[in-house]
Amino acid sequence: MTLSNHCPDLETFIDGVRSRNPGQDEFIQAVRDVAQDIIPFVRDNPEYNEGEILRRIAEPDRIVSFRVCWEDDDHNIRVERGWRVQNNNAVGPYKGGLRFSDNVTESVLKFLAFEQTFKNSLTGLPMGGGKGGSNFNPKGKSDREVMRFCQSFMTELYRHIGPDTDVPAGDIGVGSREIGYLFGQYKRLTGRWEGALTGKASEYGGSELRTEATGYGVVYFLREMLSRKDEELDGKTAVVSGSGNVALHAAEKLIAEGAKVLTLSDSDGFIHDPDGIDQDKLDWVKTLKTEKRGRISEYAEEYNGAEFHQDKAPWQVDCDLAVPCATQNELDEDGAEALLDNDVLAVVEGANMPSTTEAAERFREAGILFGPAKAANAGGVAVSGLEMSQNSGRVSWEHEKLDSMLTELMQDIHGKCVESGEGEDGAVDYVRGANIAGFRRVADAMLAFGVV
Ligand code: NDP
Ligand code: 2IT
Repeated sequence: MTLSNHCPDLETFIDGVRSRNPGQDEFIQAVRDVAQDIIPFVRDNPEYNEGEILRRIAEPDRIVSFRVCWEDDDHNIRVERGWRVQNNNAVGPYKGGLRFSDNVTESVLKFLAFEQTFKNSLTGLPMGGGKGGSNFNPKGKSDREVMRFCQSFMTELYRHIGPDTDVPAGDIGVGSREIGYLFGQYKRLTGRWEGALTGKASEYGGSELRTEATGYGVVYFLREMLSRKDEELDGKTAVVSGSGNVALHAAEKLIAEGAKVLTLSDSDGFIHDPDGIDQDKLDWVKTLKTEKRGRISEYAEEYNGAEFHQDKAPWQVDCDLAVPCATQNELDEDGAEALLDNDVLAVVEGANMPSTTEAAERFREAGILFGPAKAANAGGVAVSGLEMSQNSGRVSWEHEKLDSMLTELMQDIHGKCVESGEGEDGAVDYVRGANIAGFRRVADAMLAFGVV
């Protein structure tokens, strides 16, 4: 028997993905963004082609979908849908967040689980890729409603997860409140205290620095990109989108490094503060967002000189650095053009797939520093991996130790991107570097396992 070494071109490969996943636009987009670099790579490395590795990673190991019933405060019965996409566990247990938002679909969770597989591989830690969530929208719900939903969701999910099987965490709409309710129900159902979820509060096994890790890690990655070009963060202006966990901690670290943060946003629009958002103002936003669950527009009522721009994204604001930290496809081609017209120096992705395919192409063509999500925002899941280690070892590490581990992890990921993405002219294509380095580790493991 001879092995086939036929390698499809990108469009043929994507046609196949499209026909097997009809209407799943986000998933098809995420696969295309990886395949554009991996197809040329496997042409030069035929063992991966013969193993059909990319085709296999783009087919989730399994998807569990289930009904979630809960009762609201007015005693109405509500019915939502829950999912867990277990994409690939070649290099460790499935690992990835849970997203609660009314725009969650199977396509969104499949794209996120696919991306997570490469991201987790880049960390070098033993974590496969998964993602889950629900179309339940926690906005405007009482704490008790959120609790009842989380308990019902976990009553189905618990049988599919565990510290050596699949370890969920937070994502959009799932923060420490939701993780508390989910973990409480997991513990109640299984009778076991074990690290089946990360992002827990420090009182019950959560890791120091997990809350800050994604946003801080984004800035550590950005610092590495800049320093390779003899640039630094001090004195740069930055446009940040979002005002959730990732955005606020990215902004916090940017401020600490001497950058001037000009914007934050939410799904209603963005605020622009030409004086810069300092740590005091940021603390006010943290309270607004996490305790009061308010809207970013309130910032412009609180601080003179700041303006709120309804239903707009912040990409027209002149800046040196752009840090999209809200959601997928929030930065389109027009946004990319505006940033490039304003001579943006670097774009670094805090959110998952925030740039559309066209926007990412514009950044790559322009040759600016462009840090893709799967590398730049990997600090969050990396500290989740460290939370898993602490839970199994029954230890807890100090903040400073974790911060230096996170710094090293982000430097290491940056180094892998440079190694696999550096061109002959010395310029680094971080997208290609992250795709190839993330792919190679998973692919080597899959080849070792044979055809399974
Ligand atoms: P949060 O729920 O804490 O915050 C989400 C932020 O994004 C909010 O400001 C929210 O505004 C805004 N947002 C959500 N949906 C939209 C939308 N459709 N249009 C405009 N703004 C929107 O989530 P996180 O900060 O945790 O996650 C943000 C991004 O970072 C996501 O892409 C997530 O996948 C990614 N990420 C998160 C990690 C983590 O550790 N938490 C790790 C790596 C990546 P509003 O309140 O109006 O909805
Ligand atoms: O997208 C992501 O990397 C996350 N939401 C964090 C996942 C995790 O398991 O910590």
